[in-house]
Amino acid sequence: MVYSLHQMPGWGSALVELQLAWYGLPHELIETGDLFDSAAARDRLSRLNPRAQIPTLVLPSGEVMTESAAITLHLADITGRDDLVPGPGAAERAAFLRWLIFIVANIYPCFTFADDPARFVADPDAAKAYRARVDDHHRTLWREVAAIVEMRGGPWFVGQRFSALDLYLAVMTNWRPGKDWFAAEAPGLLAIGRAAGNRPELAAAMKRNFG
Ligand SMILES: N[C@@H](CCC(=O)N[C@@H](CS)C(=O)NCC(=O)O)C(=O)O
Repeated sequence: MVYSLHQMPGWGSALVELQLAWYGLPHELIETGDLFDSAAARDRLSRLNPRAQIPTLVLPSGEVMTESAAITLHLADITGRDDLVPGPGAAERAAFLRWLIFIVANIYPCFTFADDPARFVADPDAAKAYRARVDDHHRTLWREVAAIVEMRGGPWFVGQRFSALDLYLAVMTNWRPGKDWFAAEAPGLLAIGRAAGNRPELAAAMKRNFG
């Protein structure tokens, strides 16, 4: 009954690794290799996930799951727990679902489109300009999230209670636009990410991913 997480330390697989650790689910970690630099790594992973992205999680049943938000909801279902995903009757449920999907549908794709701009724009100069616009959009999205989180009053993303959205901040505040940007423009998000990452249940997985 072991989950196999295809992963790279510090990449999006950390979103799932933190949850597996939180729930105490037995899992093995399989390092994919750099999916941008290694055609062999992409080729290997694409046999499980044609997108060749991580997180890719093989469930104990053998079913392959991708998409961090889907995995987040599934792990809550399977454990029967509501400590990371507010249950259907919870006051925070609607906000949780809204912002979970907002992050994966709006913010996460900024990485897809900017990590390797040449995939989308062939001309190198045009690719540079395109990358700058995606990065601008990316910062705008985080500002929108920061304003909403501030309005909700804290201390966590959805308000009084902890949730998987705090784990998303623990991971994603380590990524672009970078810690300095978050400190200057979205200090509330950085503070939540830090507090979430400091939870003792997550210490080992955080250290493995972010040092
Ligand atoms: N929608 C996916 C996005 C996953 C994703 O973009 N993962 C990145 C790593 S952080 C990746 O594998 N990138 C390699 C690529 O896109 O080729 C999710 O939420 O799990």
